[in-house]
Amino acid sequence: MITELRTTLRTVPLPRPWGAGVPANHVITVELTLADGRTGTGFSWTPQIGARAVQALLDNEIREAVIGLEPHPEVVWDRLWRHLREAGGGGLTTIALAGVDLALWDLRCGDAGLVETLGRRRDSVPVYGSGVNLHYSPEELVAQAGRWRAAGYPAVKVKVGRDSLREDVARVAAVREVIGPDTLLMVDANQRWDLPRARRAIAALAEYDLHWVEEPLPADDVTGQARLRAGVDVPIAVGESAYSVYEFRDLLVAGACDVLQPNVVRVGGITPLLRIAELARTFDVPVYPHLLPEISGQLALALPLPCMAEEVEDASFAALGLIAEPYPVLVEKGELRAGGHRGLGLRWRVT
Ligand code: SMN
Ligand code: MG
Repeated sequence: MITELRTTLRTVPLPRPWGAGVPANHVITVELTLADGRTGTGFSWTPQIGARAVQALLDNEIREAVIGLEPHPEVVWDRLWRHLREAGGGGLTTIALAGVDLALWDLRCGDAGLVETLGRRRDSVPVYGSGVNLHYSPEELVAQAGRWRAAGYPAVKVKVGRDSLREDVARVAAVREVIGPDTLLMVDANQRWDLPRARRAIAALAEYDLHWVEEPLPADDVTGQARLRAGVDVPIAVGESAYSVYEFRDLLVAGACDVLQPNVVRVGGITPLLRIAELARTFDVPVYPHLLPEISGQLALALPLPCMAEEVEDASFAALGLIAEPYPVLVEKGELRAGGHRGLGLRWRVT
């Protein structure tokens, strides 16, 4: 039985800020204690909005609702989601819920690691180099692409969606030049286009052989994404801004995506992410877990369909100094493997 829930908010500066408004990341660790004394630790995360609101939800509503429950991830998840619904079926509520769900999975693993607990399907996965770099100068962007190339990433992802499409084209061309023809190249518009603009941009960028275009349209515009996808050859990736299994179902049923990218925290933890992955499997759509390589990388080793993990430059929990060695995942030459830890393997530093 769960007897206690405690949270700690950690705010850490990003060595490479994600734009003027995003100088830091916020992590709320969640420790659950069971009646027999065992503890499990999970986390919630927000780069920009709502860290204190998430912590307040956890310390008040969620703590009260979870104490006394048996520590079963699926059962607790359904119960808490229903409990929090009045405040929204997705968003801050699910971000907060993720902290509890991850702590419950940490406990469920017992002495095994997360990958073995979920069921290992592969020994390693490719990692793509990623950057939140729309605000970078052309020189900074090219330098970043050079670092990715030197590090041996098999794929890289850059931001597009500047006011001028010509600038986007010039930036993508410059990155393609640095990484060469054999490295996969993805672009991420972070919802900055509308349908006509997305069509124009994708046509203009076609010659750079894009592996996917990510979030071309506002994330809620499922119909627009389906229309766009029906008219272009380049694969469409979405999902980092979807929060409930119903939203993922609607994206799949509408034919709006070739790749789904649920963020394990935003959807509410490992429990809903696995449900989304099973749903996506019935549409032959692979799930590429968004960001958070220390958890996403472990999930990627166990998910039904092959995928890649994402490493934003200098922004992993290890790079931010949030966790201590040994780290749960190791990335070498663009290939990720999990360590020999138990549970999630996250050793949170006391800050
Ligand atoms: C992204 C989203 C949120 C934080 C950092 C980066 C980006 C990505 O959209 O997909 O990497
Ligand atoms: Mg993205």
